[in-house]
Amino acid sequence: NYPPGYGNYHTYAELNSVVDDLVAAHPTIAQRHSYGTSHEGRDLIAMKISSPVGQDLGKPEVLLSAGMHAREHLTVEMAIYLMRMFTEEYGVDPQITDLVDNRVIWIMPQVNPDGGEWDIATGSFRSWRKNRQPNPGTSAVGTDLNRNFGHQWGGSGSSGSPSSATYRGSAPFSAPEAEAYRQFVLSRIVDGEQRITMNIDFHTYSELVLWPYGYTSASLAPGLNADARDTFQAIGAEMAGSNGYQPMQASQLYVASGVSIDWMWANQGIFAYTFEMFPASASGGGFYPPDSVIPAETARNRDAVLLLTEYADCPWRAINKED
Ligand code: 0X9
Ligand code: ZN
Repeated sequence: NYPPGYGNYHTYAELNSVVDDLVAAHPTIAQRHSYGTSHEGRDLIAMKISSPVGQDLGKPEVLLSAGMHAREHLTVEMAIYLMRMFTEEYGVDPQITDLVDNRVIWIMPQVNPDGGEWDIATGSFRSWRKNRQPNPGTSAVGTDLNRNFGHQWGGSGSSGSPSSATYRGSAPFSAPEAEAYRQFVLSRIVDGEQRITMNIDFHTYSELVLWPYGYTSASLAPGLNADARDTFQAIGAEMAGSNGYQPMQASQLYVASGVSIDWMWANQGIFAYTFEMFPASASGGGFYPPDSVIPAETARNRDAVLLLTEYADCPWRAINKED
């Protein structure tokens, strides 16, 4: 469980209760979906939010994911903020009402529940990052889910050593949590078209808005032409303007291969961003800021998420091009 000063963070069990309570309170606009099972057998949760939630009306879809890295607990709180915002403010806030009527919002609040629970299990933080999958032939545990995705898997900025914090796994999508993420995204291809157009994968920390590619420092690369780059940049800068983060191509931070957003863009054409949340630097608490920051640092991304969700019908609008 969480140490003193962190009691308002949610354990996996508490997260389950939040999801179930929200769905029970808002059954016409929210559903709980399971998109798979973690290595240790935990349910991989996705909340679907739309009005009416039960029908497939062909609306543009957004995926908001969090908790891919175990120790980045603030991102799970970000997902909880968003699940509450989109359900509790429906019929109250006009913009939210309009978005829930005209979009499908998928929220994955904890992509790596085994790692998250392992990080807090002793009552003091373990600084754990990876999942909890064993690696044959070694006692070193875990794969970095954000090096396990299939676009340019195995390249620079990922490790082939199971003991490394950035271990890429034995093969693309060898981690059940990354494979389930992929299968969920593929399941949103309807009539040959990927319904999800936008994604934010929340991480901590450094206060950054990042976009593909991460695997190469080139700003133009196969699958990423000037219009796409300009669109990523325009929406990224707009979101950064709303939360005060710094916007940049992911590889400007550092080159890393097998990251989720590269696969989302290259393989599925989804405008996928990584947000690195609070704090800006280690002096603000690094991966473990106290729970007192949760309200301000989650609300800080409200407008960026609304902006992204607005763009979901046509992201190219950001550069005045329609498709
Ligand atoms: O290294 C990561 O996976 C992300 N940072 S974190 O501190 N949350 O682990 C950043 C991924 C962004 N992509 C690249 N920098 N290429
Ligand atoms: Zn991370």
